[in-house]
Amino acid sequence: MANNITADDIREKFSQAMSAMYQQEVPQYGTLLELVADVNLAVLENSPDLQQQLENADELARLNVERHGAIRVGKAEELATLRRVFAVMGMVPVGYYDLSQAGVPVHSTAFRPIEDAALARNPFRIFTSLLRLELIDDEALRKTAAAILAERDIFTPRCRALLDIYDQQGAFTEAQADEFVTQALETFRWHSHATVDAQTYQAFHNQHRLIADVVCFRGCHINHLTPRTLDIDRVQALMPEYGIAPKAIIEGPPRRNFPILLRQTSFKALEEPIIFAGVHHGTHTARFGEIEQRGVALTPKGRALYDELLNEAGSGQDNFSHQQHLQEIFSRLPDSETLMRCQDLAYFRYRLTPVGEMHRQAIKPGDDPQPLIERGWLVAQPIIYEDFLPVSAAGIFQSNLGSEGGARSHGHSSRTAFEEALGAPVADEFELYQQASDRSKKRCGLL
Ligand code: OOG
Ligand code: NI
Repeated sequence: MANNITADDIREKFSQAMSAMYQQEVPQYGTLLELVADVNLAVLENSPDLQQQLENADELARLNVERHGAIRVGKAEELATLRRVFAVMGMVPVGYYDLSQAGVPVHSTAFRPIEDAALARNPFRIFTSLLRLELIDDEALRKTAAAILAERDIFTPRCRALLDIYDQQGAFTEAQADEFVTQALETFRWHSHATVDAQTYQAFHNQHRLIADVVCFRGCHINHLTPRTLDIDRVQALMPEYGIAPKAIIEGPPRRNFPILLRQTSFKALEEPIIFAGVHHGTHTARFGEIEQRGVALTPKGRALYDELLNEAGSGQDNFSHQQHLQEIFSRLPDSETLMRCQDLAYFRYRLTPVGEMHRQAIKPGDDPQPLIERGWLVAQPIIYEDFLPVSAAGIFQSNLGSEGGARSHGHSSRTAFEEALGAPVADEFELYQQASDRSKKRCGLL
């Protein structure tokens, strides 16, 4: 079919539709977007070098469209159907995150694009969590939850029909894509009517707030959308001026000259009125806002060091002392692009400079990139981390569930069960970064 549109186009349409819907549903999200845009503009104005660097790495164009969202589902079939929905948009499950160790009864993956060109255009990601009913110890409650979940369908009939059409055709026409975006969006819409009565809601809520959030509604409402900032410390400091109350500490690594992985902070959304079955009125807090700053992806060696240092640093009470403490502990991780590269701690993408192109035949597979970089034939660009961090995610969950700490579930990691529910294995994020690096090396003749 000549008029088919690409997965990238559909993802772009969908992420725009999602953002517009969420701005209407949670007006503070619109304020947050303004704040992040202001801060990013100021950072770029003050740092022409950074601007140039982002532009060279194809990072600048995507900055303003870049965001991730998060949803939580209750049963295997929902997760498996979401996999089909996101596949239409060129998003596949990457990574396995076990949150049960942190007292959150879910395990998760991130649906995201994986091709270089797709990531450069729009890296929209959805952090998707599956409730682990087996971690509810009250048996009666567990059965009630399972029965409620068995009854519901979070997808519209037309969305399901379009998925079948997509599977038959292998593509959508533009009209079908538009209809699909509209239909798929319904799954993520907020519903102010709970499907259960106030008592049932309260029983789930008492066991764990998350269970109430997942089980008591018709859909899997998007619970936050997160823009990417170039200076999260500045955003955190300015949030109160914009009428937004940030969580106590910024999660992840400390501020560095050469940023690594992912730093995140969030704010609690207001309590929202809901109507229970039986017409009782009440409130529910589920939706919030989050901001992230992304840096280079770490190799398994770099990541092991990150995990070790983070563990050693522990969690602070106030952001100022926590960040200072982190800075001290993280001094063991070199804060220099060259050292991170030469010590194989982070992933890089290589490109030949115009001079390098002229000497292409002198470059041999297996050559050490460093002398070529020093000679000006080659440039190395950090590969941005496109994924999430389990400890940070646990901190985000807990801050917006209203309990820093919360009841421990002590569940064991269950990746196999998650992949069975999903109906597919999740991709290994380290392999993806390694492949991106290798592809770039091949293009330069280094592999
Ligand atoms: C997801 C929390 C985790 C992140 O960015 O790490 C998260 C949720 O609350 O559903 O969004
Ligand atoms: Ni998030």
